[in-house]
Amino acid sequence: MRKQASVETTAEAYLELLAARGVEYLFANAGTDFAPVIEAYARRGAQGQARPRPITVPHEVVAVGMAHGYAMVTGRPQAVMVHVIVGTANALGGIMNAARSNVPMLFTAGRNPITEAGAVGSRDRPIHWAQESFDQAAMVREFVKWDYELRTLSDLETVVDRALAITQAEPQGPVYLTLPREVLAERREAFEYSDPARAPRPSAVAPDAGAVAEAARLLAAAQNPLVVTKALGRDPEAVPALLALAEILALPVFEQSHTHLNFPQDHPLHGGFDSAPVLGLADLILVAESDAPWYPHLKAPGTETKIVQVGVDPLFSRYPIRGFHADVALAGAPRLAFKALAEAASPLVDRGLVAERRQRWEREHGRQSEARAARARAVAADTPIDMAWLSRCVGDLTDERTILVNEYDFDASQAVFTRPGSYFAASPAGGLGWGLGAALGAKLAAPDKTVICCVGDGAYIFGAPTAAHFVSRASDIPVLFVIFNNRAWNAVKRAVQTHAPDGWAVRTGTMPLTELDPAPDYELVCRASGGHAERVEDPAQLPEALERARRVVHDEKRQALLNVICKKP
Ligand SMILES: Cc1ncc(C[n+]2csc(CCOP(=O)(O)OP(=O)(O)O)c2C)c(N)n1
Repeated sequence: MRKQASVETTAEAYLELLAARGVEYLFANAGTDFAPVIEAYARRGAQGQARPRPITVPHEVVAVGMAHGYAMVTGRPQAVMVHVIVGTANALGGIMNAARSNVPMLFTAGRNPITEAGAVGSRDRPIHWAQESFDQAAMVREFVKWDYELRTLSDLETVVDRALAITQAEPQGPVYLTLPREVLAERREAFEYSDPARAPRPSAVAPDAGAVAEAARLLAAAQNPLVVTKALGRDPEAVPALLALAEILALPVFEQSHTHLNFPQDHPLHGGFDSAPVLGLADLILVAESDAPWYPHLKAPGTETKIVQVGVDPLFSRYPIRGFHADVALAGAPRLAFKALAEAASPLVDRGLVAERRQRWEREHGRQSEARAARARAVAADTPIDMAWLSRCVGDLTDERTILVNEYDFDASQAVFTRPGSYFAASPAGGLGWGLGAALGAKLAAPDKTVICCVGDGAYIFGAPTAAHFVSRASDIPVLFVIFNNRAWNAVKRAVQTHAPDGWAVRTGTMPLTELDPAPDYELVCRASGGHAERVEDPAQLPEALERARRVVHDEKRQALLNVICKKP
């Protein structure tokens, strides 16, 4: 159907189109390039016309994190707009995270006015000369699937629809669109477009039947198969599909450095979070959406071990190097691959072998659960607080209405996540500063859920906390933040210990460039934006402090923060 909208400028037509395409939010960090967009918002607001809800986000790392968080919960891309080259630069780490996590996002930036004079929107500020670069998109091109510059209104529908279609096509990832001020400011009276969109939206891809049959034969013949997965749960439907396959074959599933909930943690076939101890025993490994299923420098499966890889892009084509072998690689939607594998493998299984295997892994599952509980109990009274005890207490706070966003220190093995979409961890790209924004975006996407954001003190600082707490209050997005405060960058310390176990740093007990002491009173940062915040030092007080904070978030709809003082490494 063709639709007509009354507009004054291209910027207004752009907002009309984004709203029509289901983009609910524009996470924005504005500059002089935004003038026509702000004008368009004001007009549409005054006249009650559709537009994505504008959210002012005073740091780009939070803006991109919010779009990331929203999309990881809903699967739907939102729009981000930042200020020309400098805003793009500030957002870049977040774009890398989104790219490596296959998150769809319409990432946009204003573009310095092209003309020095003579057009509506021409240069009129001192920064309009220095803020132009030869190729603005060059900065992000390696980490986006597509980039383009809007040239005129007559292209608007094609450009926006193409951007939205490409970002959502698998493998998903952000796209980048630059919006010159003259183009946005062009005077218009009407804008006509198709509703719904008619851009091609490629369907999910199922792997080739021959390859499926070969993988099923290998799986059924294996004595000691196992599954390693990291990000399968990006597609919530892939989780029950893997579960069905695991049941048929009694496959233990290891979540290795997992970024999503991939398999219910309470299922007897959940194998734990580290496959390294059993890697050498496996005669088949099914690698499901895992970029680095093991670390060959430390430990690798035997050379005879069969490898089956399943993923939307089992080559991880955008990674310069990735040498993990595969005897069969099933490319396409993993949910379809597992369904097909289950059908093909079912008639081939040796029931006696499967029953014996299941018993063995069930026992191992029980042993691991008990060991983790014992570990938490053993450190429950330690002061400063042990991160295992903190993780346990946070885990105990979760229920079926919780989404947990983890940037680093929360230990998921101390909790029991069972539903797809209930747990998200930082991107394998590791651009710190993701967590606070991602949690805010997740809460926007799921207002009825309690969103708990666990961050290290380092990750908290990287997340532009003043901006994040501002957004939480200004846009009514209550999140419970928990800082795992060890007053250090322990990840960096650990790297030194692994790199030079007998070296100078370890022997002398000095590690320059890794300390975050003296630590700020982080609780004051949250209070400055009207949040409830406490510093917690007593491990016995932790459960109550968490419950108080949860109630503030849930009942008062206000953000809360616990600054939990943990053992210093
Ligand atoms: C943008 C960015 N800068 C630096 C790093 C390197 N880095 C990885 S982990 C880490 C420390 C994180 O500190 P914290 O959140 O306190 O967790 P901890 O390591 O103490 O457990 C750093 C600095 C990074 N990943 N991203």
